[in-house]
Amino acid sequence: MSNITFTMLKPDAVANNYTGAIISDFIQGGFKIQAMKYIWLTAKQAGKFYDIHKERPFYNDLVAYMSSGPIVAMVLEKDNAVESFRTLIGATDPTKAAEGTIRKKYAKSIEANAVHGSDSDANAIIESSFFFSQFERF
Ligand code: 3AN
Repeated sequence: MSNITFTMLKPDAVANNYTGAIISDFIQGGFKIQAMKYIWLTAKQAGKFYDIHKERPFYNDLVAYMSSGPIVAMVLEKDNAVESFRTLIGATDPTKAAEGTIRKKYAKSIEANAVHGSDSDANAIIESSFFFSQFERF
């Protein structure tokens, strides 16, 4: 069990001006910000980030979408961070996300689903190091 997870506020969340509200929800949920970056990814960078999904039918659309506008990348700290964060954000599909979760409150669709959350401790480190050089030492 690790104490960090990686998240991105996706282009829909940033464009809809939910950045402040969502970061506030993270903090209210007990997460501490270890690193944060506002950045507009190129399609090449987004493609590299989502390389693990490259065989999936939605890969090209996902890459186009994630490079369609600025995002906010963050490393968050809390005990049992990965699982606790996935509970806070809710299911991938916002129509299936539990009441009160971030995706239920702010997501538009299964693709434009407001936030990303790492799915394992190993991926949390890999994803954090993609954006933040200080995590390469882990
Ligand atoms: P999660 O972000 O909940 O871990 P993943 O890792 O299965 O979900 O998918 C990564 C991203 O791909 C999702 N956040 C979402 O933006 C997009 N995605 C997942 N499933 C679909 C789908 N069936 N159709 C379109 N986009 C999808």
